Amino acid sequence: MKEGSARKVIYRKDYKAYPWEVNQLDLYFEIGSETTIVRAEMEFLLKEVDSAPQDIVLNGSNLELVSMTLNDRALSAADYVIEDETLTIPDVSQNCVLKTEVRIHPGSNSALEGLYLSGEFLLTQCEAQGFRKITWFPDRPDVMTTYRVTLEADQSAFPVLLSNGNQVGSGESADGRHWVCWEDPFPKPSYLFALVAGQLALVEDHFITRSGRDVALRIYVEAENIDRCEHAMESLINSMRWDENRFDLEYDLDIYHIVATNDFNMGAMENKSLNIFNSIYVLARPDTATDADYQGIEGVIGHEYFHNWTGNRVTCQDWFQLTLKEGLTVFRDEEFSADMQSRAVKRIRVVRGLRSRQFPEDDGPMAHPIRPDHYAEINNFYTATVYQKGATIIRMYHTLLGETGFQKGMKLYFERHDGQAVTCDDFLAAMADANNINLDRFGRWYSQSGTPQVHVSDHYDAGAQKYRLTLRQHTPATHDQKDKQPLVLPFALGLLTASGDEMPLQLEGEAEAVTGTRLLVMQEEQEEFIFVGVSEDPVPSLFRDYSAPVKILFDYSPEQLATLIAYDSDAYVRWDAAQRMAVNAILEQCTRHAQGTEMRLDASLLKAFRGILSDHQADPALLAEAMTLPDEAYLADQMDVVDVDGIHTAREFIKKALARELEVFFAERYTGLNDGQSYQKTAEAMARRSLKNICMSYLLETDAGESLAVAQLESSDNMTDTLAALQGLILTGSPRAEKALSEFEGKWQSDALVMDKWFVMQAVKPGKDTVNTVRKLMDHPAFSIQNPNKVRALIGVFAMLNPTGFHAADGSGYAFHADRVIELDGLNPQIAARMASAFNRWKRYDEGRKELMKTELQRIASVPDLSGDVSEIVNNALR
Ligand code: 7MF
Ligand code: ZN
Repeated sequence: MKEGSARKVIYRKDYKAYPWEVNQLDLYFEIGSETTIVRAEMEFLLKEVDSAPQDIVLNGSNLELVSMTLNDRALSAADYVIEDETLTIPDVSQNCVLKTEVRIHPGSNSALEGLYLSGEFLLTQCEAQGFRKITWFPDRPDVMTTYRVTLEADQSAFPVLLSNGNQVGSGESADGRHWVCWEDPFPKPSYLFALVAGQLALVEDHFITRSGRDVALRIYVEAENIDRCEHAMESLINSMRWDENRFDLEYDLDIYHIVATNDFNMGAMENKSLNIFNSIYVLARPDTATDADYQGIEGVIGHEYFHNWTGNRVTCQDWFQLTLKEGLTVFRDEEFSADMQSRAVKRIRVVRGLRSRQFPEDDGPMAHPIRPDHYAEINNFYTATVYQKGATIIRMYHTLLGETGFQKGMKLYFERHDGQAVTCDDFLAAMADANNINLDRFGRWYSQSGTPQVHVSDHYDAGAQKYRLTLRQHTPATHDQKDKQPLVLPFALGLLTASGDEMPLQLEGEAEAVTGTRLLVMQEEQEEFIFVGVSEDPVPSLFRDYSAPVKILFDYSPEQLATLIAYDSDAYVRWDAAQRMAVNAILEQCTRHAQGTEMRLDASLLKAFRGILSDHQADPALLAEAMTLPDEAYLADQMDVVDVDGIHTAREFIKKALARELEVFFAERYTGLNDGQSYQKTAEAMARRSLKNICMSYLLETDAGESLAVAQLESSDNMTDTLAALQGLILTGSPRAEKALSEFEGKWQSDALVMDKWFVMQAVKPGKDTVNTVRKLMDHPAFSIQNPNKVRALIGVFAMLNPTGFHAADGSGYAFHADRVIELDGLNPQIAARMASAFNRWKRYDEGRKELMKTELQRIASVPDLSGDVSEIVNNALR
C-alpha cells in the first residue's frame, strides 16, 4: 500500500489521553542528503502510579528501522505490532527507556513533509504529522517533552546546523565533519520540532524585551537573497513590540530564528524559536515585491511570532482543536496588521477573503465546523473555515466582551493553561469565567457548520415615530449537518437619515438615546428591535464592521445604498453597499445577456462611482476597495446555476461602461496620484498606489489606457506599479503585452519569486485558449511540478482564479487540471489535494459542465494507490 492511502476516519469523540509521560527526547542526526541516520532515546513514565500495564504506541512512516531497544533489550518483530503508521509494544508494566535508530532519505522526499531537501540545504516540516517521517515517536500534540538535538554533518556542505532552543555545544568530528547540540527548555509537541542544515547566509539584529531580555534575531536565507530581508526583520521587531503592548506577552528565549525556503507546502511554520517560512513571506525588495507582498510578509511574520504564545506555550490537545491556535492566531495577526496599517482597509480585505474562500467551502462538499468532528487526512483540514471563520469567532468574543474583557479572558487562559495541550472548550471557559458570563450558547459556533443567513426586515411608523427591525436567522443545511440551531450574533447597528446623518438610537423602554453605533446581541431564531423617537424612515447600517460572519439579506433600495456609500461612518458598510450595488448591476446584465437583451449601465452605480472618484477626504485605499468590482467567483456564488460566460461578459461590460462614462474622472485621479515621486514603503504611499492602479485598470478599458500603462511600465521603480501596468496590458489584449512579458522574463528569469508573478499574469488571462498557454508554460525552465509555489502560480491560479479558462465549455480546462492532480499525487499528496478541491463545487454548474467535471473526478478517484489526501477530497465531492 502506498503511504497515506486508505486512511480510516478519525473521530473527535474517540479522544483518549496518552497513558505515558515522555520525560525527555534525545535526538542524534547523522546528516546526509541521500541518507540521514536518526537515533532517538526517550524515557516513558506511566502517568498513573500503580496503573495496569499499558501499551506504548508510537507513530512512524516510511522509516527504515535499524534497531530498537527497550531498557537496553533489543526488540524483534515479535515484540511489537506494526499497523498503518503505528507501532504498538503491548502491555508495558513499568517506566522504561526506548532507543531507536532509523534511516531516512531526505533527498528523495518530494512530499516536503518530514526531513527534505530544498536547493542545497535540508529542513523539516512536521505539522501536523510529519515528525513520524523522521523517527518513531508518539506523534500527537498532547505528548509534550523537552528535546535535546545533536546534528552532525559534513562541515563544508552543511556549515549551518540549527534546531529549536539554545545552542549548548558544538565541535569538530572526524573526516571534516562537525556537530552542534541544541536544547529547548520548553516542553513541546513533536509538530513544533525543526532542524535546518546547510549553507545559508545570515542577517542579524536584536530585540530587547520589556523585562530586559536581549533576544538575538537571525534570518537565514540563500546568499543571493541577503539584500531582501530588511522588511521581514522590521516586521519581526514590530511583532515582538506589538505583542508586549497589546497582549502583554513577551518572548521567552534568547534566540529567534527564521529560515526562508523556496520549497514549502504552506505559508510558514511556527516551530519553537526556529520558524520556517516560504520565501514569499520573507524576501522583499521594492523592485521585486508588491505592496500586497509587503503586507503579506508583515502579517505572516506576525502570525508565526504570535504562535509562540497561542500555539506553542499553550497548544492543542488533538488536531480537532486546530482552530484553538489558528483562529486565535489569525485574529491576532489581523489585529496586528490593523494596528500597523489601516484598520478599515484590513477589515475589508478580511471580509472579502472570508466571502470568496470560506463561504464557498461552507457551502460545498467539505463543509465542516471550525472544530471538525471527524477527518480522514488532517492536512485537508487546514482550511479557510478553521483559520478565517475561526478568527471571526474569536473576533466575536472580542466584540461581545470588549478589549478589556477579552484581555482578561486571555490572561486567565494563560494562567490556567500555560504549558498545556488544551481544547476550544478550555478557551471558551477562560473567557466566560474571567468575565463572569455564560457563553454556553456562543459555544455552538464551534460545532455548527454552514453560513448563517440573517433576513432583516423593517417597518417605520411615522405617526408613532417608531422604527422596528426584525431579524430572523437561518443556517441552511450543509452536507455534513441537517439540523441547525440559532447562534449568538453580535449585531452592530447604526441608523442614518436620507441625507446621511447618524440618528440617535433609543430602544423602547430605554431612558435616553445614544448617537453612534449600538451593539445589540441576537441569539434567538427571530428577534425584534423597536426604536423610538425616530424622526424619519431611516437607512439601516447593518452589522457594522462585519460584527458577525453571516450573509445579511436586506432589500436595500438603490437610494439607500447610495446613502450608505456616500455617508456611512463605518468603512465596511460603505464598501459593502458599493459591492451590493455592483453585484446587482452585474447580475442584472447577466440576466439580460442570457435573454439576448442589450446590456446597460445602471444610473445609480454610475452616480456612486462618480461620488467615490470625487471623494478627496477618504483614505485612497478605501476608495480603491470600493471600486474593485466583485470577482467572478463571488458573483457566481450569488447564482443558483453558475453562468460562467454570462458573468464574465456582464462584469466586463459594466467595467468598460463605467470607464467610458467616467474616463475624465479616472484620468484626473490617476494623474493626481501619478506624481513621479520615488518609491516609499509607507501605508500612505501604498494606499495612493492602490487607488492609482485601480484607476489605471479602468482607463485600460478606454483608448487612453494603453499609453498610460506603457509609460507607467517604463518609468516604474517598484513591482506594484510594474505589475499593475503589465497585467493590465495582458488583460486588455494589448499588442504591447507580448513584448513587455518577454522583457520582464528576460530581466527576472533567474528570480524564482518574480517568475511566479510572470506565471500568474499569464494563467489568469480569461478565455478558453489559456489552457494551452499554461500547458506550454509547464515546459518553461523556471517551472517545476515539484515546487509548490510554481504549481500554485500556474496550475492553482488557472483552476481557481480563471473561471472562463478552467470552465471552458469543451472540458479542456478540466481534463488538463485532472491530469495535473494525478501527476502531483505521485509527488506531493498535500498539494495534489489542494489542487483537487478546484472541482469541489461542480454541482453548481450547468448539466454539460457538471457531467464533464464528474467524469474527471471519477477518473481521479479511480487512480490505483491514490493518496489518502486526494481520495478524501474527490470522494467527498462525488458523494
Ligand atoms: C497566516 O498556521 C495565516 C495562516 C500551519 C501552516 C501557517 O502557522 C501556520 C502553520 C497553513 C495555512 C495557512 C497558514 C499556515 C499554514 C497561515 C500562515 C500565515 N501552523 Br496549512
Ligand atoms: Zn498558524
